[in-house]
Amino acid sequence: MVEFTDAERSAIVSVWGQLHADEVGAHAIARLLIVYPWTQRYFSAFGNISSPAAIMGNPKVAAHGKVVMGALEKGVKNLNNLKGTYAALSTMHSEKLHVDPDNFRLLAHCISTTIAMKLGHSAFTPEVQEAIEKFLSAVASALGKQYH
Ligand code: HEG
Repeated sequence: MVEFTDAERSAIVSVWGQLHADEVGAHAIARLLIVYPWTQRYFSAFGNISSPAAIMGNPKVAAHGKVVMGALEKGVKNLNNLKGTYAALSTMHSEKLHVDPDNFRLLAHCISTTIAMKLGHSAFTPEVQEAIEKFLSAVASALGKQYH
C-alpha cells in the first residue's frame, strides 16, 4: 500500500483546491486522445474525434474529463484507501470497458502535464510534481488491481 507523507498529502490537497477540475479533466482527456491516438478506440461512442480540433471541441470528451476528475477527487479524499476506493471502477474498466491498464499511466501523464501548465513554473515545483505523480501512479495501480 502506498504511504503518503504529510508534505505529500498537503501538496495533493492544496493543488486539487487550486484546479478547475472540469477544465483540467477535459484538457487531459483531449491530450490522451491526441498524444496517444490508439486510445481513441475506446471512445467510438463519442462522435467526431477525427482531428485535434474535433477532439478539443467535442462535448463528450469534456464531459468525460469531468467524470474522471470527479473520480480522482474521491481518491484525494481517501488517500489511505485508494485500492478500496477504486475497486469497483477497476472491475468496470477491466470487465465491461476492456481498457488496457497501461492506459491509466498514459492518462496520469496527461493529467500531470495539464496540471503543470495550469500551475506554471513557480507553483509546480519538483516537490509538487513528486506528490502529484505519486498520487496519480497510486490511482493507476489501484485501477489495475481487479484485472486478471
Ligand atoms: Mg475511465 C468511464 C474514471 C482512465 C476509458 N472512467 C469511466 C467512469 C469513471 C472513470 C468514473 C464512469 C464510470 C461509470 O459510468 O460508472 N477512468 C477513470 C479514472 C481513470 C480512467 C479515474 C484514470 C485516472 N478510462 C481511463 C482510460 C481509458 C478509460 C485511460 C481509456 C483509454 N472510462 C473509459 C471509457 C468509459 C469510462 C471508455 C465509458 C465512457 C462512456 O461511455 O461515457
